[in-house]
Amino acid sequence: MAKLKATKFAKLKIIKSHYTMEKKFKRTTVTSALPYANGPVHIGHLAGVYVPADIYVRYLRLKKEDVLFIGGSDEHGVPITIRAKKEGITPQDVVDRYHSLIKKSFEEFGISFDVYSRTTSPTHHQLASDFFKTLYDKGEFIEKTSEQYYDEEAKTFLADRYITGECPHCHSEGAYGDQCEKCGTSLSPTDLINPKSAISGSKPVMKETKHWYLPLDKHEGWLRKWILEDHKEWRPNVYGQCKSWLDMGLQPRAVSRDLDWGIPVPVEGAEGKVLYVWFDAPIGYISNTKELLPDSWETWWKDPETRLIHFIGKDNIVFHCIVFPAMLKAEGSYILPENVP
Ligand code: B3M
Ligand code: ZN
Repeated sequence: MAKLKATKFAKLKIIKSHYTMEKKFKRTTVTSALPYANGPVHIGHLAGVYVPADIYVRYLRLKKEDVLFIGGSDEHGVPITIRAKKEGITPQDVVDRYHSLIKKSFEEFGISFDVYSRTTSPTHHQLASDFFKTLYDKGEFIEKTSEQYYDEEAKTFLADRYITGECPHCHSEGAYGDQCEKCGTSLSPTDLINPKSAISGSKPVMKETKHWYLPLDKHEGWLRKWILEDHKEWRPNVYGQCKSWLDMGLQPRAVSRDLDWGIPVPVEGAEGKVLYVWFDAPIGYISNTKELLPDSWETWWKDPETRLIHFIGKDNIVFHCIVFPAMLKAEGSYILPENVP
């Protein structure tokens, strides 16, 4: 009897230690999603991302653990250029205004970032550009030419948001090339009836353009194992979204855009092309760390004894759990996140 009890107890202990078995880490890098410098932060962002991250960081600091809390503004992307056009100012004016506003809000709310920088910083432009170049030189991208809408009057390719027309479903005017705001259907620009350029009002034409793609399909094997087998402890909605993405099969993703606001694609023959905002933004976490710790930033991003945690909003799951890890893995010298709460 005593023996039976003892073995039962031992078994229980093994089970318990299996579930609580935490890898030992020397330090923790905590990132929180970089808000777009395109409007103020609101209470939903604070409650969903920044307050939980701040609580976690303060808890680790109380335990006297080594921790860095990284924040910053996401200052590229099409919506910023649209706002600038509407207001008759430059994209830089837009992000200058909202970056200071957001930074001040965080200070007033007592979010205890160790650094709050921005993706227009020279450090970030350099690091993101080098990151792209490394992947490019390693042959981690594929190049593809496709046809996209072009405005001959304004002499520019048109982002999906810059094309408007009649919705093929509800037939309301003024639907965008990515979505009809009236009926909520998501669209692609070629679905629109009578498409018009939002810049000049002229009828856009199809023109060939070359872009670089990250072949996520090539990364599917290790991503499946890493998430679905090794990270069953991730939050059910995070795990579930990853699983459904993986089960649908991953596709190559374009990491460049035809746009004049952003980080220029650092290869020959890429004039007028910039890095896609979702390619450069997560690298912003790394750049902001580098800005804070120019000599020791790599310890916080490359040492396997560092625990990396991304606090994010629910719309950002695929980018932090699939796309960014694939970028980090392709680069080769970085650690991957332990958790994405
Ligand atoms: N700026 C999207 C958002 O604010 C985006 C997050 C970037 S995290 C690298 O929801
Ligand atoms: Zn519609």
